[in-house]
Amino acid sequence: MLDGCVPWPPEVAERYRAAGYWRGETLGSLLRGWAERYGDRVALVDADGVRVTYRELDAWCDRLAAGFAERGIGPRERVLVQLPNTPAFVAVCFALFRAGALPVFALPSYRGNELRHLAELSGAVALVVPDLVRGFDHRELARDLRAEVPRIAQVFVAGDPGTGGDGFTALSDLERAPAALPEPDAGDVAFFLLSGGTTALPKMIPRTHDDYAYQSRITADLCGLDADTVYLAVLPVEFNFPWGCPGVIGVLGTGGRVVFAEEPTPEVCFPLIERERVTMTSVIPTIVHLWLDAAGRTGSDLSSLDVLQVGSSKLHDEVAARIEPGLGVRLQQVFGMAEGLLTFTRFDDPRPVVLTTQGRAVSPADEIRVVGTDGRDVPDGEVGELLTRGPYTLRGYYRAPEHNATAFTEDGFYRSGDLVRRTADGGIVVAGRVKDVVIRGGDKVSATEVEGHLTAHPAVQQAAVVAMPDALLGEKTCAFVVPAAGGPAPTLPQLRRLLRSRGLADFKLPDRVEVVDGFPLTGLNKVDKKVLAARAAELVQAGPAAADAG
Ligand code: OOB
Repeated sequence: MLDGCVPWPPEVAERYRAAGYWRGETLGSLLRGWAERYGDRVALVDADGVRVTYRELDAWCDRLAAGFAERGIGPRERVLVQLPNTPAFVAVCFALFRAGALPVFALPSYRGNELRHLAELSGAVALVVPDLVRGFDHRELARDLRAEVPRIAQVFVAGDPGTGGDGFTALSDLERAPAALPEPDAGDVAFFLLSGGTTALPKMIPRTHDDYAYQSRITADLCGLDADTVYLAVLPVEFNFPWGCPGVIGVLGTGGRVVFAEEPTPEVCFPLIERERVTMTSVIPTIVHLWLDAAGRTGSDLSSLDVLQVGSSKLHDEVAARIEPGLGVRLQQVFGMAEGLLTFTRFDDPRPVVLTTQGRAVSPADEIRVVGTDGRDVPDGEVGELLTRGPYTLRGYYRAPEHNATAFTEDGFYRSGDLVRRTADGGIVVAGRVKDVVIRGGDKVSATEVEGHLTAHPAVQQAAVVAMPDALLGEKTCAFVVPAAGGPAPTLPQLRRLLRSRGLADFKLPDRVEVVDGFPLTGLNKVDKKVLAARAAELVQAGPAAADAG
């Protein structure tokens, strides 16, 4: 395996191969097989309706791979890829797979700070960017990055490379006649995902051909994908969820069709769903709210939409219950992480399981432990930290020996930092993050728990609970709430009354409520609690809230 990565122990790898999980196939060669099987069927559709067949995609990747190889971008070289949701993203990634080079997925929202960090950490030699996205010129960003990190010698632009004398190359000029290239080892790294940590700059997660092919295959199976599946990529495809859970790769493996949305809004997505007869998509809870609100008022025909996967942050029970009636879909809850482990609810699960749990592991070889602060397993039903290892869960972040020493147990379990409880049927229910607690005097208040109760109030659409500094208690609880569309904003006394009536201990009731229009999000679409906590601290400085705690 690539230097700087932590391989699975040889006997474990052997077990995964013997069980047929790892089949020794590279992602680049898999695409070859899909093109042979599905030939002239449409594989990719961009937002404007431009179609790319399987055969065309295969040939496109070959021409780009030959171009990359001719430019010296060969085996194990890292390449930063920052592209919006377009067919070019898929073509560039599979071309790099075939050239043996390793894409490092950079989110479209990343700017100088994050890109510099990734460029330095990865040692990338090249960068692939779009030209303009919603008025933002990624070529300028590329120019600055190259000045700061000279190792990035080449910049490729999807679109117009500009005439500024930068020597940037248009992807269309990179294409060369297909050439025979050495096949990478399927056990080696194929690409890097980024960690979703909200507190620090992202870490790089090596994903191998074997492990990712397995993950996308079993999740495609579990979702019953076939050649009639039309998948709408709504979330940025650099994100594990839409890329391979089963996402783009899972859909391509079954002969289905991927439609790209460049924005998650109903205004962009609903017409695409109608136009392309989309059958499935994956979103985060904040998008669910937008879609539920819009479903009634827009005239779009969403009747083709069959499956809505929701994951990436906690879907509270009350919201879950509105999805199937509100959108006319089957809900699938997905808990996952770029690091690996995925748990899904199943379509034949009893309703309460679909509505109130985050599902069961997708692989029989996923190992899950739920441990207390002493590191011992807690009984089912009790909350503890989720530890996991398995055939598609990393054994170490890239070039991070110090962090790895604490992020993994000695026997290779990844410490997720998620608090969960296990259900009787082996599923999990997310209860919060190890660090997402307000320490109010001596009491610990789980932000997720309080948020769940707050969203039960009809006037509350979304809630995010953070700590605010307090002279007496150290921390107090501040609840930011987004009011339900068109309704009056809830007041602190109302919310406290509701929580009391739901049997919550007094110490868990919010000390302050701030009504906002929406939440700041991190690049990876989690509510950015760092920003909210800073805002709460400023509010405390500025003086007491209007309403008193009742
Ligand atoms: C997904 O991946 P990441 O790497 O951006 O974030 C992982 C973290 C998890 O450790 C957990 O804290 C949180 O996101 N999370 C959820 C959740 N799904 C993820 N928290 C509560 N409920 C859920 N359903 O977010 C991700 C990757 C693949 C598939 C789906 C999500």
